[in-house]
Amino acid sequence: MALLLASTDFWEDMEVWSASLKSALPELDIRVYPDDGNVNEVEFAVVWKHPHGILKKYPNLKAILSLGAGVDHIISDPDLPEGLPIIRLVDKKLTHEMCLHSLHWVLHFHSDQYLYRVQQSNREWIQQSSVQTEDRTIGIMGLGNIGRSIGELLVTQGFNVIGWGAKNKSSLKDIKYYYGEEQFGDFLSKTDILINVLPLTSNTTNILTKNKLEFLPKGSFIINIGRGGIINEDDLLSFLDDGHITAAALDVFAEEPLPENNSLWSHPSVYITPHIAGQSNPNSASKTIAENIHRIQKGELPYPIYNKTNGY
Ligand code: OXD
Repeated sequence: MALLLASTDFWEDMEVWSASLKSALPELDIRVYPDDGNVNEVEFAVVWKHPHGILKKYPNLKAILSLGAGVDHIISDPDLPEGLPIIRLVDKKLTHEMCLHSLHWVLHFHSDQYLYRVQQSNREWIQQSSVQTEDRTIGIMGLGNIGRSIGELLVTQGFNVIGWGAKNKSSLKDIKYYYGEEQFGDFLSKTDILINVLPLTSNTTNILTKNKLEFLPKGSFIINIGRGGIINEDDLLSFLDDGHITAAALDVFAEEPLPENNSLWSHPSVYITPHIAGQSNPNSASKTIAENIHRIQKGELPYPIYNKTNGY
C-alpha cells in the first residue's frame, strides 16, 4: 500500500514531508510524484497544488488529502477522479500560526506602527493618540475553525470582535455574528480592521468589490489571509489610493506568486507576505493526516471532508 505526495510548490520540502509522513504512517510506502512506482498500489494522495490531471492515474485511490487548510487547489483540477473524499487540513499548529499572524497585523495597525515607521524615516517625533482595544472593532469574514480561533484570541486581548459568514451560526460567545448577503453591508460598516479567512468558492470569488468595500468606514484596514480571489485587487488599489482604506496586509493573491509587475508590490500602504500566514508543519500535519487515513482504513469518516454544496 502506498501514499503519493505531490506538489508543484517550490517551498514544499518533499524530503521533510516524506520523512514525517513515514514516521506517522510506517505501514505505508511514501512515494513522491513523479516517482510513483506501481500505480495500482497508491491508495492515498496527499497534495498541495499537485500537477493537474495526475490523480486519474491511480485506479485504487481511496482519498485525496490536502497539505494545506484550503482545498481550492484540488477542486480546480478539471481531471479529478470522481467520488473520492477530499479532506481539508485542520491542524492546531497551522491554526495557531494564523492566529499569531493576524494578531501581529492587528497590533501593527491598532497601535499605529505603520505611521511610526514613516515618522521615523522623516525624523518626526509625533505621539499619536492611542485607541482602546474595546473601541476597535475587528471584523472577521469566515468563522470556521481558523476564523473562530483568531476571533477568540482577539477577544482575550480586549478587542470588539464581530464576524460574518454565509450561514447563520449559533454558539459564538463574545462575537456578534452577521450572515448572508443582507447583513454583509452592516457588518462591513462596523468594521475597523477586516480580516478575511474565507475559502475561495464560487460564492466567495470577488465578493469584496468596489460596491462592498465602500461600506467599510474611512480609515479602515484589511488583512487578507484567506484567498486573493475574494477581494478585487484593482478596487482595493483604488480604495488605498484615495485613502478610504488606510493600509492592507496581504498574504494571498489572485495570482501566486504575485507577478513582478503587479502594482500591489510598490504601493506604500500595502504589506506583502508570500502566503506564509499559516505554514503547514510537517510533524503536526502528518499526525493529523495519519489520523484521517486510519479512520478511512477502519471504515470511519475522515474530518473535515470537503462539501461540494458549501464549496469548502
Ligand atoms: C492554505 C494553507 O490553504 O496555507 O492556504 O494552508
